[in-house]
Amino acid sequence: MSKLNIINVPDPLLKTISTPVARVDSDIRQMLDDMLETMYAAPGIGLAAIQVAVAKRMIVIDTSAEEDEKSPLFLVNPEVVWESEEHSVYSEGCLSVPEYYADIERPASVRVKYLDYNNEMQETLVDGLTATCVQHEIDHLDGVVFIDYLSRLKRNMIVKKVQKAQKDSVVL
Ligand code: GNR
Ligand code: NI
Repeated sequence: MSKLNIINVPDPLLKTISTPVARVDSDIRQMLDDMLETMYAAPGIGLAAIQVAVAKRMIVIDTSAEEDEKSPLFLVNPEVVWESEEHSVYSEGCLSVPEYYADIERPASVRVKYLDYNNEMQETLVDGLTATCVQHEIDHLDGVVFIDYLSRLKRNMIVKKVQKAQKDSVVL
């Protein structure tokens, strides 16, 4: 296992539309393991491959509480096949937009179809924070970051601050 480097806005890679995975083989499983390690170390509750500069449609999620047992989810080629009419609002953050949060409204629950760690097709209904996280990660696979839902003024301000923080953190 190895921890990977997470890229930040405004890296143009984050605007990439990721490519479907043909088959979950041992190379893909290795990548999923590395992504999970990277996500736990960050720490975060989700990670899309494009955040570690790999343009493949795969995400990892673990929204279990800190005190509970870990419960990782591996979703390859995830697709929302149903969404609830009911919406909910969460204060979202993103490992590629460190230290910024914004209220984002999304369907409260979604049914997702995906290939699992063993290359088996699965369908599952998620709600609560997991539903928000799954949609946030699928957005990444389509080149969308949560700040894209904010006004251009707000987004530009956030991107500038993230850029500055990144530059200041480089030790000369
Ligand atoms: O760690 C994360 N927390 C989070 C909180 C609310 C809504 C979405 C998320 S996902 C984020 C990790 C991340 O950037 N995934 O792409
Ligand atoms: Ni994110």
